[in-house]
Amino acid sequence: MTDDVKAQKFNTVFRWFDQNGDGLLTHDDLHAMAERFAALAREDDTANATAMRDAFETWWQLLLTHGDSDGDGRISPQEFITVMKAEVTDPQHFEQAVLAIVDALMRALDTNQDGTLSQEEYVRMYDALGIPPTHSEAAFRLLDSDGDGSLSHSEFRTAITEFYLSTDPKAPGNQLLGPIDEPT
Ligand SMILES: [Ca+2]
Ligand SMILES: [Ca+2]
Ligand SMILES: [Ca+2]
Repeated sequence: MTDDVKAQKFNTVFRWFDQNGDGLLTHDDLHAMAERFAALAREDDTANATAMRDAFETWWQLLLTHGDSDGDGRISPQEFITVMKAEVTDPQHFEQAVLAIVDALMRALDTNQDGTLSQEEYVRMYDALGIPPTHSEAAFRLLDSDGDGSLSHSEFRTAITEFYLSTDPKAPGNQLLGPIDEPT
């Protein structure tokens, strides 16, 4: 039942991305999500804000082009899970959409350029993105794999990759957005 773990995680992402909560993903939802991310960059940091917006647009185009099986311009939860498995987590697409967001976000937040996020920075970031601090505090402890109290760019990248690609129900990165949904 390895596939179920991915379906649960993608279901969690779906609910996170569905900004107007109508049970479908549209361009507006992804745009709203991109703006939440871009708002984390400093005002003068247009390079990283633009990189995040561009990567969300790439992600949306992948969803629409490969995932909108009934052609209604909206992505249902089932369409999302299918296209995430087949296309968005394909290595090249994953790099252009998901990891491009992660890299720009990390650059935007790491204002003292030491290559790491503290737990406080991490929790504040996810709070702004709609993930409750109780989830993020627990996730941070799991993701800080060397236990030095800060999350390096590579630890963060590893966590994101594990979240999207791992079929292991026990992978620490699974907890990135809080407890993963039970199968429905
Ligand atoms: Ca929606
Ligand atoms: Ca559709
Ligand atoms: Ca660390």
